[in-house]
Amino acid sequence: MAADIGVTGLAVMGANLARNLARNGYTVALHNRTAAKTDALINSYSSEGEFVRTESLAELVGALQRPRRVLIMVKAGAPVDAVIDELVPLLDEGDIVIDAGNSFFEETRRREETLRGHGLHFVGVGVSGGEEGALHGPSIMPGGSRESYETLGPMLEKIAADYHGEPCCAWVGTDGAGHYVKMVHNGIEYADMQVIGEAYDLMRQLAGLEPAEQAAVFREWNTTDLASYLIEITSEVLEQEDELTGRPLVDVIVDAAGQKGTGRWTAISGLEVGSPVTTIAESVFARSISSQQQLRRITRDAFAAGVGSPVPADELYGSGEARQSFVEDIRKALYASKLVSYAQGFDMLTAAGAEYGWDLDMRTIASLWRAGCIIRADLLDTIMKAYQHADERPANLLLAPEFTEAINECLPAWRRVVAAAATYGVPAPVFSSSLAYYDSLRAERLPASLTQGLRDYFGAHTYQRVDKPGTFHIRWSEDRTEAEV
Ligand code: NBP
Repeated sequence: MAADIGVTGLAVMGANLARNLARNGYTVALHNRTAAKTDALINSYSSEGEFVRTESLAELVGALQRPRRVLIMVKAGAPVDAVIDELVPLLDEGDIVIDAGNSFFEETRRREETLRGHGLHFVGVGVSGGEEGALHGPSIMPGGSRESYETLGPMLEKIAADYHGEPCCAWVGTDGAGHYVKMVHNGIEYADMQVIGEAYDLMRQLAGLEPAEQAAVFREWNTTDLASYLIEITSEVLEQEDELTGRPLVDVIVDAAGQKGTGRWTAISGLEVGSPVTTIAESVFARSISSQQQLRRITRDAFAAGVGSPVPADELYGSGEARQSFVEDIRKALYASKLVSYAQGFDMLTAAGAEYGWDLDMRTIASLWRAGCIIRADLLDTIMKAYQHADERPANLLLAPEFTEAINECLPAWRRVVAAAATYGVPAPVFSSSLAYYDSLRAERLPASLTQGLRDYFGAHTYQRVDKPGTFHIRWSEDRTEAEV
């Protein structure tokens, strides 16, 4: 029987996607560079559906019905090119090559262009949800040609996460759009985790709330506007005890956060498309600082005395009603910061759409993140509502009426929390930078006017005036009169 789809690359993600496809009734041809992984999958899971074992890419291609669909799930980077180079001569016009790994979107754009030259469809697909998602239903963000989605889309929609009967999968745009959207998803995920971390740190250091007590707080928060997968699993991690020492697990884990690079890509791309994704960039930098263990140690010793504050934090926030209201302030600061990070992420998508010629639909993108992926959250329903009417889209998510109201509601608490963090020396880079972003957007005047004056002074970079059109320069080294240039 000719297989519906071939999967090459059967490490954890590829194997689970292949099983997901088979469980949904598709016949799946399997291939892995080392046949042992193919055999392991067939030996353990052949009862789940129809699998066709193959040992070479030529055999894999030969096992497929036309147009052929080959899903590549190998390590991102050079391995993807190696597989593509071997595959292309084996395929015919109209066949579809799918890269569902975490490839950089520029590489996807390059590969799509090359394969288009061979009459092939190349579809870069963003997949989120980790191993469990791949098996039970991930969030799927496909790019590539619209035409390829006609045959591929129904299969992907069938294996995707389901949100109240709607699949978390839809075509997002041409060439690298799918991988770009997945990259921004990961950037937002960095910011989501960082704001949760900042909330935890402030509650612990200033209000003395122990991890197990905080587990209850996060559980409670999960019944509010903050309801999300990441808030839910935060309670689970915080209440986990270390088997060896009996201490909270979070206290025995080294405080150096790892990263695989998608957050960094998002921050870099934000700079490139001119979109200020400050919350995402700060989250990436926060992980970098955390990993500077040696420098942190010597800096701590060098500045041991600290700055100090007139009133000890525990006298202000440590007990009773004061503690309760500080915790509520932190919840609001977290929510407002989270809104800013989503607003920045969607702004970045708009800027990238203009830069790369993608007609990205923000409502659809929000809908894809409602289930299956790491940033799934109730908030996404509200974001979809904000983008509901194509002709009335807010210029920035913060300007959607529901979010303007929420920011106004959270603002005093947000300011109090950022002030407390600064006063007592608890780092809260995303709480602070998101507030600075909001304040910058709504400022009547920014000091950019002085920046322009300085640029004109040392580099004759010119400036524009508030009261008349034109471009001007001061003859700084002469008589300091203004010239129109
Ligand atoms: P890995 O990223 O660990 O890659 C291992 C696979 O790549 C194996 O099948 C390996 O074959 C194959 N491979 C390598 Br390495 N070099 C190759 C080459 N030159 N030619 C052919 N095959 C080669 O697997 P993964 O963790 O399953 O992730 C797959 C993709 O999915 C990655 O892009 C990853 O970033 C992405 N992703 C992962 C997750 C997650 O939670 N893990 C989530 C979302 C996306 P071998 O068996 O012969 O060595």
